[in-house]
Amino acid sequence: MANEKLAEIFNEIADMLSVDKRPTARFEVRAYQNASMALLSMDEDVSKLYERSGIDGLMSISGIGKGLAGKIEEYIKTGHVRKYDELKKKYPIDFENLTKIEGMGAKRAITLYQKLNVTDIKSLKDAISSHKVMALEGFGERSEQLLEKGIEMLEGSKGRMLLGYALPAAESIVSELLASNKVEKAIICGSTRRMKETIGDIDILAISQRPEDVMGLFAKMKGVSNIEVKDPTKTTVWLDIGTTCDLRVIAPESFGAAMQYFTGSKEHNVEVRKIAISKGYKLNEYGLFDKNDKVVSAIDETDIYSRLGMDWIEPEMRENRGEIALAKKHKLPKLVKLQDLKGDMHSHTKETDGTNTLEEMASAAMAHGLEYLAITNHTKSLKVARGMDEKKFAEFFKRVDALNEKLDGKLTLLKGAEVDILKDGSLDLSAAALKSMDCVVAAVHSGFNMSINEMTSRVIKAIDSGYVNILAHPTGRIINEREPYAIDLRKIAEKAEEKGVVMEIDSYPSRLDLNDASIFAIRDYNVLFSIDSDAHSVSHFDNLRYGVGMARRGWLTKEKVINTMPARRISKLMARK
Ligand code: DGT
Ligand code: CA
Ligand code: CA
Repeated sequence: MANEKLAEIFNEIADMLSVDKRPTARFEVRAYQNASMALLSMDEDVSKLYERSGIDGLMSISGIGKGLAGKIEEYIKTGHVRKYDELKKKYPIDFENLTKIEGMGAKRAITLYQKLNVTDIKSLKDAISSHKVMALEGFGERSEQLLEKGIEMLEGSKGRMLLGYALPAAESIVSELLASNKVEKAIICGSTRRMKETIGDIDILAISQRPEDVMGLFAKMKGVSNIEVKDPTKTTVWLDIGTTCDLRVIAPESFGAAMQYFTGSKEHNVEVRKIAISKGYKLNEYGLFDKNDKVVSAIDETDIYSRLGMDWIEPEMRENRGEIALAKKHKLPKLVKLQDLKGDMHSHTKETDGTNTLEEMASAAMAHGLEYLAITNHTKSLKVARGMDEKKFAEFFKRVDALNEKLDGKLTLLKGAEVDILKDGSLDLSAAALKSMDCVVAAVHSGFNMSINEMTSRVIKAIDSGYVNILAHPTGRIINEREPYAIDLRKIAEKAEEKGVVMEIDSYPSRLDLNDASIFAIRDYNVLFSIDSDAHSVSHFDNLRYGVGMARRGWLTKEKVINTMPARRISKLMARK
């Protein structure tokens, strides 16, 4: 589709215009950014739209006026946008990659180009290592160090993709395989089946009588580009979304053994194999065999575990963190499931940085089978998200009350806020406003660079206020972009236990915060968790399954998760503040 390419061009034009000093430039930047967003959210290819309805068709896209429609037309006809080419001559900068570095926006990239001739990550690295960046006005030593850290982070994360991108891609490959009638079974294995927060590559297994046909079909699927390995039973391809996918076709009789083997993790498998050996067996991807190479078990994964004296282990637990000992004692926890969730305690609407109305969010929550939804818009200090003050909340809550009445119990909307925890640990709304709410979610959104002691005291002070119900995204990390801030989660958990504050598992694919390791580390405290979508649009309720994945990887049962409770009990729990 031309949409993505054009969106990228418009975005870059906006970047390059951001240093333009003309008074009207600010509006142009906005217009290009909006047009870029509009193009990305369209389902139809703009060139098709243009073919059908010409320039008027283009102008019917919300956010696209006459000038921009002209640019789109120019691109469709010539493959170029002249304005872009001209600006690009002036600023031959790799904005796309440079601006991925934390702390690096378009303006800084342009300054670095003008002063130091930095055009890409390589030349930025050179400038940093010769300490030229810190000498620049507006940068300094701290800035230089942060940029260096940002580059390390970006490079370290290369190659691992968010579960939120990988899982839907894997699912669509599996459904296409199943729909083809060429396979009898197809399942996702590897880290994707284990719901790891990031995925190195996607692993899929299929059973088929016609492996060659299956591989042929796979290689031709939409989104599959480069075939890296191709043999009769294994094909590795590069997917357009930016990762590789292994597809293995296996014999029906070893399906369970292959599933067990390719689900991993490697560490889990090594332990399981040791148990097999101690019983005089051999275990591999083809099956469990006795001394005479006779098959003991192979078709069924559960049966393999059972022959080894264990209960079947949920994929999310297979990390060799003690699950094998529990499986032997038949003491595995019964993990929380997506279907257990009855509500969502964290969401946003158009009033702040969400994209949908209150009414739309409510219908989407119902469509996802939820019984209650807390609307928790941002508070006044968070200017970028158009945070609301006490008065705006009061007005907004009148609308929530009215909608609740209309909904007549089909969905209960909880009146809440995602209140900012300010640098000194105080909360960004008056006590009276906080008291009037059904659900107060609190979070840190600024001042990330504090020492561990300062940050821990800051958050503890917020919890101690007595107004907070839920601590949202407790470590502030953004996967592949921003490190968690320094915070002592055990001390936080101890305080949360004392005050009855709930710890959030934010399901947003780039957050997943708390993550599995953090949940695992504090699961022995008497704290409860809330698996929230942090939805900023109606489609984000689909993300809840990733939060559930983290909870399961942290071994949480339903009892530990507040939003598995019915609405009546949640209201009681929240009223304790
Ligand atoms: P990833 O792709 O880095 O996110 O992680 P995985 O766990 O998907 O790893 P991957 O794709 O390299 O291999 C898929 C599964 O195959 C892995 O989870 C366990 C199994 N496996 C791979 N190599 C070995 C190995 O050397 N020994 C054992 N026991 N299992 C292995
Ligand atoms: Ca993998
Ligand atoms: Ca693999």
